[in-house]
Amino acid sequence: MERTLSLIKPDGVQKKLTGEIIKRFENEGITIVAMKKVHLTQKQAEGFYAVHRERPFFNSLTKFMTSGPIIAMVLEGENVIAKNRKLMGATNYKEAEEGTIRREFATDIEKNVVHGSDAPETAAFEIAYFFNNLEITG
Ligand code: IDP
Ligand code: MG
Repeated sequence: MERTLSLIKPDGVQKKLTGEIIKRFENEGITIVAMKKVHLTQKQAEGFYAVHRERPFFNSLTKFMTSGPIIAMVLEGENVIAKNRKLMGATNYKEAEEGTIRREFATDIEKNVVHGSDAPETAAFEIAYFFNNLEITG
């Protein structure tokens, strides 16, 4: 069993895609073991994306991530890190596979609807960034 952090970004929440995205996870047999809606401050967004602080899009990305509320979820399942990345599709929606969340709903390389951890180490950091142990069910 593996866990990963999923975020529905401000564009996804604003477009009312929360139910659609959750349905895709559940259809794949993924279990949501924690969930909340939060509105990040600039500092909190910068901390979350600290690995990207040298990238040219860092300022724009962190501003976007604070532009409205997001949905944070901990997903659990076998191979769920890769499974979620597959459901999301490539970072650039134009390169994402047909039928993926980003291909269907993203409008921009930055405003790409969802975030998903990319490895066990980043998943551990990202889950702990949003949730404490008491907020995650068995
Ligand atoms: P990922 O979300 O698919 O893991 P990362 O490379 O980790 O992609 O980038 C984090 C986020 O930064 C992306 O989801 C996207 O919102 C934004 N981003 C990535 N590359 C670019 C870019 O070239 N221009 C603008 N925003 C970008
Ligand atoms: Mg990433």
